[in-house]
Amino acid sequence: MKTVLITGAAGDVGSRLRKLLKGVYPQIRASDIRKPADLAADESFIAADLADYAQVEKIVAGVEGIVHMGGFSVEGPWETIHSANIVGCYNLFEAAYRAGVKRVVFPSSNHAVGFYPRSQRIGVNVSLRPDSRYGVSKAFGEALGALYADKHGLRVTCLRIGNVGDAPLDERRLSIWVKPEDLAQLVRIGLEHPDLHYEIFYGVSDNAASFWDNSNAHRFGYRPQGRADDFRAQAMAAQAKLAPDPIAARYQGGPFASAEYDADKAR
Ligand code: 15L
Repeated sequence: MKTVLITGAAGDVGSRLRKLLKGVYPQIRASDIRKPADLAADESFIAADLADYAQVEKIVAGVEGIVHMGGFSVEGPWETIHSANIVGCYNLFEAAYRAGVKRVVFPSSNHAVGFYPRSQRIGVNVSLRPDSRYGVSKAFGEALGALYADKHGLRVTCLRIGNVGDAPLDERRLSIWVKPEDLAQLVRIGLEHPDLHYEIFYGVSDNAASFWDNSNAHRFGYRPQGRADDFRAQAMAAQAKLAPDPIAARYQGGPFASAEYDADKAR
């Protein structure tokens, strides 16, 4: 893999991956709607709006692999989610396939399955249970990735990412935290593993309280180094300052599940 495109390169996770993958692949092309503030002089960048197919065609031309971090990364109004994560994601896969791109790593999210209770440990073969419009858009991306893999031979890896950061921020994040270096390891498996066709992995570190069975990622060689438990005291101290939210506390998706929740109708 020589040429890799990272979309969403100005965002927090995209920026971390730009740095972690620098030197791993000979040519990394960064793209986002706006230029990253910390773009180094030796980094190549092309601006693009993912909702505009012609612009997406330009950024995918000549690349072998794509790490598609672009899109809207939290819950939002339908118009925003639709344009950035539905139309944008479709444009990305369609343009990638037509340009002969070999592999796409799609950052799905824990919110594609956020309505599973925290008490249930789930693997990758469960039905989707999105907790938000954002989660639905990630479920759409997983399905789209499967279509392009099965019908057109793209090698696609969906990463159901928990929460990327230097440390877990609260009790829920003790279960879903992923150390940036571990995420980069998963991205590299997606871009390089010879036997990969279409796979879903959880983007999570080696957390004692994980909600997820990530044995599929381990099967492909994933060996996470981060352990959320090393930060337990500080995460629980931060948790103690949060307002109680019983619905969020029940579900894996936390506040994404409790937002707009119809407590009198839902069950
Ligand atoms: C996500 O999918 C978001 O991109 C991120 O900003 C966090 O909100 C994360 O989920 C989370 O669940 O903590």
